[in-house]
Amino acid sequence: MDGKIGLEEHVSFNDTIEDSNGFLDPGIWDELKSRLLDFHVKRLGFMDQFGMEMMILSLNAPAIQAIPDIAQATEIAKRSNDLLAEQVAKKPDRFHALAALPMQDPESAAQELQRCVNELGFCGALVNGFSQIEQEESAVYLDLRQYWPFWKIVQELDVPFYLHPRNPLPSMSQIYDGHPWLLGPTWAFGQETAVHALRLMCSGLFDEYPDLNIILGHMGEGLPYSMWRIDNRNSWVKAPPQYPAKKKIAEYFNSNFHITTSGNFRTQTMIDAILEMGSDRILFSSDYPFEGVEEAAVWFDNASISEPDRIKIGRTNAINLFKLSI
Ligand code: GRE
Ligand code: ZN
Repeated sequence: MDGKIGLEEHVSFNDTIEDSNGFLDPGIWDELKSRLLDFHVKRLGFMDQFGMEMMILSLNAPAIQAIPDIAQATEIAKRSNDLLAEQVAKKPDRFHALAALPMQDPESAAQELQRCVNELGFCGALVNGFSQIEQEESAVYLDLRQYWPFWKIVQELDVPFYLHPRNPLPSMSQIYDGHPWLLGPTWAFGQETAVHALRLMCSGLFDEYPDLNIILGHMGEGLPYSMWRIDNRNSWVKAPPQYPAKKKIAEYFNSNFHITTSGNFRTQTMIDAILEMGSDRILFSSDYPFEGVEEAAVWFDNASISEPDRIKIGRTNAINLFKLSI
């Protein structure tokens, strides 16, 4: 399929590039690094070769969220967004951008998002999970009350917010002791991000701000597959839910969430997601350069779904969600 749009597609600059070192085989680092730093050569080459018209670009992970110093987090977020805007401006027909945000200070984060959307033309934000704030040993999640004024601004700006994975801190990772291969994209990224998304849903955030659009990668981080059980465990007891939100979790998932195919190139899994949430809320992405555009595109172009669904998932859902004029 030509004209595909991807929205979990990463870049990096010198300030945060080392955050991506160590996830893949050390022999791959030079290549991965060059792909993260490149915009117009390898990246566009892959896009042209595999029918990807546009990448909506975002900074690598955990980047800003792992900078406990608030002033430094704010400064590096701004610098990264400025550098990204410069690159996007060179090829506005092929690239758009999501803002990196200093969630360490909700007010600065809201201001930076406003600046990115209103002045730099960005079409949303991408945040890498919890933030470390002032101390290395802290993990602050986005459902907490101090973030609600920030969420109000996200709703007013009417731009999507991509909740992207990061690893839990070592102090939160006892379950992985002795099994480091379960960290990162194998399992820990998805577990961390799924629980964070569930916290948003059961907090009541979407009762207050019902027009928020949250995006999850990796085919929804396992949530579609678990959605029935989340709302229906022990249903014979007929006990009401014990959380502050007013509705069932699935209702928020189906009205405030969108998922992408990033790094999860499996037709069976995508069909399960279609059965849970319909094809209007699923969007193609590759997760370049941690994954290959080739692997994503060859799988997606040949997946056993209907052609109307392929066009929606590959392209038109992104045009509608981000209000792209292409
Ligand atoms: C990502 O950000 O998507 C990512 C990493 C590290 C390894 C794999 C991966 O940051 O998908
Ligand atoms: Zn990613």
